[in-house]
Amino acid sequence: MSNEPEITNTLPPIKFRFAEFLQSASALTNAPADTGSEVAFAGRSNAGKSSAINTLTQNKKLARTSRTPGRTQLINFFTLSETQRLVDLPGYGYAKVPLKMKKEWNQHLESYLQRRQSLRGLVLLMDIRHPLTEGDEQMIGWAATASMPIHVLLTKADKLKRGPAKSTLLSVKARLAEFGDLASVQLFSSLKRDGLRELEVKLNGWLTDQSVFDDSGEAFEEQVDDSGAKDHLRPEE
Ligand SMILES: Nc1nc2c(ncn2[C@@H]2O[C@H](COP(=O)(O)OP(=O)(O)O)[C@@H](O)[C@H]2O)c(=O)[nH]1
Ligand SMILES: [Mg+2]
Repeated sequence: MSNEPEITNTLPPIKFRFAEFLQSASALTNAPADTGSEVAFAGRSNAGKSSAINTLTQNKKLARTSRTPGRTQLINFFTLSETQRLVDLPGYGYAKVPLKMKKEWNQHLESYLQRRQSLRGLVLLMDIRHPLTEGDEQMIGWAATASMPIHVLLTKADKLKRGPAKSTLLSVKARLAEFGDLASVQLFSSLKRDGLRELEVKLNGWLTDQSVFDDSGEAFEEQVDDSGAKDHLRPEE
């Protein structure tokens, strides 16, 4: 515990285990109000997104929500507090999906990344054994166009030995070097819970950074109350 990195934000650290399902949206037009701060998780299907969200929130029920048939291709919103959200974006790269549908999802992903005001950063998950797929590169391109910060999780890091894991980390780091401070990358394993603290620190930094607001500090006038996250009822309950 003693060598954990310190969180130096003035707002209280986020309690990710209070995450609760808020709503699904098929497009930006039916997304929740674009206020406060949110962080989105994206990745190729099977990259380990549901597992990572489970690990982060210590809540298996949450990922089950996004596995509900018909919901997987929707954007799923989860509340962390009244002003902070996690967003689970549809997985891409699934071969069996018709081209027309793929194009539609692509448009939704692109417009979400480029137009969502409350979006503070994109967590991009890649299986450490198959990093930087075509779909990943497309997400990186859209994020770069929007000057959106990216944090790459090289997932299932437990599948590789230390040496190969480190060398993949370095090569992905090299790929992202052109984006400077806007991009970062780390090893992650939901199975071993490796890299969890590093992810939490990154998300805390994005979601509690008040410098993105104007002088009024609109979304953060009130102290965030932990119990606020409990106000939203899950539709299936
Ligand atoms: N060994 C290992 N397997 C993992 C890890 N994370 C996910 N998986 C497995 O990878 C598969 C896909 O994971 P899932 O979270 O459903 O991926 P998603 O489609 O991106 O949501 C499942 O069989 C998981 O058990 C991990 O950290 N280590
Ligand atoms: Mg999933």
